[in-house]
Amino acid sequence: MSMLSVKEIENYKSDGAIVLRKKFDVSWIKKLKIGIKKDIKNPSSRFKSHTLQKNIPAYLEDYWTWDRIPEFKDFVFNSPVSQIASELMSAKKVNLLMDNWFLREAGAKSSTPFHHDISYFDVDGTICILWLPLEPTGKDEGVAWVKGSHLWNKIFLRVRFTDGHKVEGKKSIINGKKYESPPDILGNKNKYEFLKWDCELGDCVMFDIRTLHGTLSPSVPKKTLSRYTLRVAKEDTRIDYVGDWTSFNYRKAMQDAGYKNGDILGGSMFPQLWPKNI
Ligand SMILES: O=C(O)CCC(=O)C(=O)O
Repeated sequence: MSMLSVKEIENYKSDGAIVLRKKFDVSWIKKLKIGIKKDIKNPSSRFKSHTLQKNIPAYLEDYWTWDRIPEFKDFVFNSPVSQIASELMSAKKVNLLMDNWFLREAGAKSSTPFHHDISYFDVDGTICILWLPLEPTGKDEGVAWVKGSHLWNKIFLRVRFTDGHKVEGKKSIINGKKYESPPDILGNKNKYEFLKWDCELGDCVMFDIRTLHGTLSPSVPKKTLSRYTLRVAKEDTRIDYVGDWTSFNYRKAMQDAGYKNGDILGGSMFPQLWPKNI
């Protein structure tokens, strides 16, 4: 049985981001919060604070931890996310690309730079992202998406989340793809249409890997807010090594595991999620 309406799928395709209401049972949210607590107690080598100053409220992140934290693994394989993604991308098969969580402590001033996720990965293809708030989150407390930016046919250099939001890499053409400097979204807010939503527990935003998004409002969260995010790919997605500035130690691990340019996404690092039970 379908989880999404035709209208929702059309909106996703035209706007690059949609809100979906009440698709995740609150038991999943509780589980993911337990997962984050466990991860903070015993973080991966990728865990970081994006807040440079010590002893102030921080913006924290860890990623690629699904195989370390049982709660995350359960969510990745057994939650409705892979079916939702298969419907949005008209995919016969969905594989995991990367899992991730973010936590902004109450009072954290650090923010998310406007970016699109495609530049952070050595892959190319059809990919969508789940953004699942783990606390009720107001539309000015989370992330905003630039409507339609996934259709600009542009690729922007990666921006670091660490305070200062440094752009990484050089304007260049790699594997036929032209990497440009990211646009100054905050300095030109009136030029763009933004999508942002109040989210209750169980609501999520699904967005295209090419949709620009970031912190639009300078408001500082009054309570600690966290979200779980997941990047999942359609069967057309292939390995495409584009540069050392992509994703820290991710690239080396992929090369060490034997992934080569042009390989279809799959294998132990990128397991199949949909269809389930194969
Ligand atoms: O939720 C956040 O703080 C940032 C999310 C984000 O930018 C992403 O998942 O790419």
